Amino acid sequence: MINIILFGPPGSGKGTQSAKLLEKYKLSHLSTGDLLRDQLKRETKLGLEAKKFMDKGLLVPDEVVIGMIESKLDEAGPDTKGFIFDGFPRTVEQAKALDDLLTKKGTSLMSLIALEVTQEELVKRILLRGETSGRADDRDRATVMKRVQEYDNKTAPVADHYKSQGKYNAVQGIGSIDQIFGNLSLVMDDLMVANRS
Ligand code: B4P
Repeated sequence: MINIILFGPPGSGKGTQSAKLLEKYKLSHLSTGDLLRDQLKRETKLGLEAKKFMDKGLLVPDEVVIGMIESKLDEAGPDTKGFIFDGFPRTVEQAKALDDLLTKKGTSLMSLIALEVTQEELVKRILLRGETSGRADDRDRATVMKRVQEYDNKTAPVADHYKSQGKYNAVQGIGSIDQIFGNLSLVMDDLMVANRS
């Protein structure tokens, strides 16, 4: 299976680029942000619990997110070619859980691909999206800064976890969406070739 983590700080373009990668490489999408927002919209117990964290720019507790991913992986049919993990894992604990879940499925992670974007650009993009997205966590600068801080403290170490496994790749995340997608595709194509040989 082709299992890829699309990694990066909030607003780095993970959701934007995942949509294009899924179409090109025919992979399945697992976005914890989308899954949580869906629970929130349906006002489920999980959604209402998650909202308390998301609205403040904080990460949702590991056990909630890991349980959600586990059930999504279990739902995957035998024809699944692989997954793009978008916004997951966001802590080293989540990364270890993902490694275990994939091992249980008889597969493993191929690579983590990081989108590199400056803090100034991230804040600009998220506040701009906040004008139309209706997302409480996109609206004010203090919440956006909290999300960036959570990323620096808790999520950035996930990159080291996969560097130590020799699975880390990075792509410049500033430029036009198509330019970035072109560079991501070059990395993906190299990974496919390495996987075949
Ligand atoms: P996410 O939904 O993952 O939100 P994100 O980090 O804002 O998204 P992304 O990086 O995908 O940005 P996008 O492509 O949309 O998480 C939201 C919250 O959910 C978290 O804060 C947390 O509370 C919770 N959560 C989610 N997963 C969790 C987990 N595993 N554990 C714990 N908690 C979790 O791009 C952003 C904007 O930039 C868009 O408006 C886009 O149009 C624009 N853009 C994209 N590419 C661009 C480019 N090249 N140039 C200019 N603009 C660009």
